[in-house]
Amino acid sequence: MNTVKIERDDRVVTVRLHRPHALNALSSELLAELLDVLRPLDRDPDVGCFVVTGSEKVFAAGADIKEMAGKSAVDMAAEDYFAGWEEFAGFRTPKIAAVNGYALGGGCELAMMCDLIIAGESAVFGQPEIKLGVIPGIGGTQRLTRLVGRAKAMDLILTGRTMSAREAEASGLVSRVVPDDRVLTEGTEAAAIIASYGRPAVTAARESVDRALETGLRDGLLFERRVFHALFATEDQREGMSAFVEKRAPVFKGR
Ligand code: CO8
Repeated sequence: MNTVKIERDDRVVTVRLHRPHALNALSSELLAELLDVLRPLDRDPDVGCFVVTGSEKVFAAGADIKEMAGKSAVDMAAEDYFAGWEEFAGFRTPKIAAVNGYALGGGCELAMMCDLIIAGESAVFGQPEIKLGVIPGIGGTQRLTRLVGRAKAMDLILTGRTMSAREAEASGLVSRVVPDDRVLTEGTEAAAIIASYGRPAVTAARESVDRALETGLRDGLLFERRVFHALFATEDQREGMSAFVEKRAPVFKGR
C-alpha cells in the first residue's frame, strides 16, 4: 500500500490518505488501494466503523489534476473515470470523515460520502473545479446541494470559493468542529461509540436518514416505520430493551 495507511483498534478501522507530496490528491492508484483495503473490512462483522482521515495539513486537495490533465473525453468515458468512488460510498460500514486542512473538490466529495464529518477549526471546504474549467464529478453538485441547499451550493460551485469549518458547520455540511489537534481523537471516539451498538440498528438508522435525502416525506416515513418494525426481529432489540428494564449495560451481538 503506497497511498493509504490502515490502523485497527478493536472494532474501529482508521484509514489515512497518504500522498504527502500531492496533498493527498485522489489518484486512481489511491482509489484502487482504498477499495482493496476496505472491501474485505466492510464485510467483516467485527468491524463497526471506519474513520477516514488525511494529514494535519490536508484531508485531500481533490482529484489528481496531473493524472486527469492529459485525458480526452473518450478516455474518461471509456475508463468510467472514478466510478469506483460509488463503491466506497456504498460500503455498509458507517464512515466518519475526520478532516484537518483542505477538503477541496474530490476531497470535499469524499468527506460527503461519509456519514458524518468532524472538522478541525482550520479545515477548509470547497468545490473549486470551476477554476479548472470543469465541474465537480464525484457527487459535488448532487450531495452538496442536498446537504447545504441550492443557495450555498451554487455559491460554492459557481465562484469556486472555499468555506471555513465554522461556515460548513452552520451550513449543515459538518457535524462537529473541534480544535485541530482533537479531530482524530473525536473521530475515533465517535466511531467507537457507533461500533458499540448493534449493527442491524446502525444500518437501519443510516439507511433511513439517507432515505430522507432521496425520497418524499410520506415514503420516507413509511420506510422508517417498516424498518423500525423489522428491528423487532433482532436479538439486539430484545437485548437492548431488556437491558434497559433490568438497569444493566446491553451486550449487542449484531444480529
Ligand atoms: N492534484 C494533483 N496535485 C496536486 C493537487 C491536485 N488536486 N493539489 C495539489 N497538488 C500538488 C501541487 O501540484 C504541488 O505539487 P509540486 O510540489 O510537485 O508542485 C503539491 O501538491 C503542493 O501543492 P501547492 O504547492 O499548490 O500547495 P499550497 O499549500 O500552495 O496550496 C492548495 C494548496 C490551495 C490546496 C492548492 O494545491 C490547490 O489549489 N490545489 C488544487 C485544488 C483543486 O482544484 N481541487 C479540485 C481538483 S478537481 C476535482 O477534484 C474534480 C473531481 C471530479 C473527478 C471527476 C471524475 C469523473
